[in-house]
Amino acid sequence: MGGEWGQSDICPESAQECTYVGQDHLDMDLGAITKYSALHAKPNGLILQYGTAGFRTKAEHLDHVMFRMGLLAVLRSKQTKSTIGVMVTASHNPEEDNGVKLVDPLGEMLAPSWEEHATCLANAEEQDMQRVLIDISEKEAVNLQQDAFVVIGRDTRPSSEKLSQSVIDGVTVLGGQFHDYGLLTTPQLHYMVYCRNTGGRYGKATVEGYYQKLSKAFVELTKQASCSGDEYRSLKVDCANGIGALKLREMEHYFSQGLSVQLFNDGSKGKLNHLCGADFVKSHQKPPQGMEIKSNERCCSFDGDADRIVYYYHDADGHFHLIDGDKIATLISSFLKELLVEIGESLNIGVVQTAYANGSSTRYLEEVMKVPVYCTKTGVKHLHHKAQEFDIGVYFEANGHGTALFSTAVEMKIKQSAEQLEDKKRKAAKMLENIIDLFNQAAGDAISDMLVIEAILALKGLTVQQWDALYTDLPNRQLKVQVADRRVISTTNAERQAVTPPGLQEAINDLVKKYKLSRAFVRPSGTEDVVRVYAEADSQESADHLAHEVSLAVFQLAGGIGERPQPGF
Ligand code: 16G
Ligand code: MG
Repeated sequence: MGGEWGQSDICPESAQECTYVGQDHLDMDLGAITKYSALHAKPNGLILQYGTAGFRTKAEHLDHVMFRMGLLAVLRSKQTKSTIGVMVTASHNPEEDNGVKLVDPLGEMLAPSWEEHATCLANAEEQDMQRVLIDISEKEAVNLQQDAFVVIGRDTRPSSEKLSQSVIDGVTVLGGQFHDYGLLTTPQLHYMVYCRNTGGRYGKATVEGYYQKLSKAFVELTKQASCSGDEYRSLKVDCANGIGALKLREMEHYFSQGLSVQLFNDGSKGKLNHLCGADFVKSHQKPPQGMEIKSNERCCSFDGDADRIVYYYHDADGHFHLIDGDKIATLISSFLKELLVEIGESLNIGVVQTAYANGSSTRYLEEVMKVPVYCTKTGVKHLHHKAQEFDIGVYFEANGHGTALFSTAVEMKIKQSAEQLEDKKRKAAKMLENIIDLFNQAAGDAISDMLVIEAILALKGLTVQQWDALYTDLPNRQLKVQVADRRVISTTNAERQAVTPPGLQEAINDLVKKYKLSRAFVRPSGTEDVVRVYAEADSQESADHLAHEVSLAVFQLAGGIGERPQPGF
């Protein structure tokens, strides 16, 4: 598996799993669909799966997928009677790759049953495509007479423009209306979809509307910060040579009163995501290339589609310090909790993490901040869904993908408080009102998160070192193991325990007992053909040993292939 088709090639059975039995349908122009589909023909034998973040593989294999996702977006739009989004991007993948994902009415990830339809439609051979399309409509009781509207965005990859044109072909051949936003960050497209389906209450569905909404909230907030001076007001941003650079440059002057940003890896020279960007910085635990960092300067990196962010700095001794999603969640939830105490509201606030969250962050949140913490499976949709259960839900993956969600009731309450309460409380309520506006509640958003973080640091007068010092991360190690079929590993308890193969969890338990403050888990990757291993312990040496020993257990018990995992990194 894996191999030449790349990362989405993870479910070869999926084509056979589709059980559509269709009849002809009068409300689709089948002749036109066949004609246009032939212009976006599927390469023979290519099987892809709609994975955690949509379809992703080499750009040259994606033309038919784009056309078909245009078709599917129209059906989903007709079914939900709402605007649906289509984003053309492969996020942090290399420049040669591309991908596509659909955005549901409230700016959320596509519903799971439609992910299955997406997989079936993408994998249908040319002659079966119409039948699959009709059967999806029937299964989902789509009223084909209903109008459809689709909005489209794309990142800066060389292949993206042509591929987004293929999406448009799919939309139009099924009679859908569309608006092509052109270049957008992924979270901007989520925002547009959310705005359009809430009658403009969330904001104006234009890039200008996005800039204005966020910047207004940010400038209001930073006006109240007592600490000023360059240290607080300047930030270096590594834009991964991607769309984040373009959008931040456009937006900069809207918020420059509160923050001055210096952009690096802005796409003028380097290659997208190459030796830079949030994914590179997080996984290599080192600064990106192309950025000069003086000691104690605050820096951050976006990923290729600007939906992830991590911070970092060099201390006076030249040591690199990474501030990941866990510490971002801690800063944000602590601040929100303090505001609620000041306002005198006891709202139900929760933090959502995954098994990758550093044990120190969970302990700090639970024991020091007294904030309840929940763990879900990896993948934004799981965290987002869980966070919706709270009055205020803050979710972040350690890799820097996250945001905060506020229930409608909370938003109303805070608005009222900002008008009615007496002075000090009113100020806190006003601050919270602006923070709510500053978050992109449709999706994790590097630009929005960056402004939230910058506002909090300025308001609290915190330096990047003080923020970092909230707690000390436990040393940890992540490894990959190659196995013949990673589906032999199944997990439970939010991926923290292996259910199969038999004996694996017992082996992990025994290994973990050998080390202090230790924890380890394994899970099949959703984006690569590997098993991922995570271990943490009281020292780097112990974390490394534990990770290696767990890798060996996986190799032995889960059908490892190739060379046995070797110690040393
Ligand atoms: C995808 C997910 C990300 C997750 C990663 C895990 C979205 C938008 N993205 O990139 O949240 O952390 O997959 O990858 O959901 P893995 O399964 O290969 O470890
Ligand atoms: Mg991304």
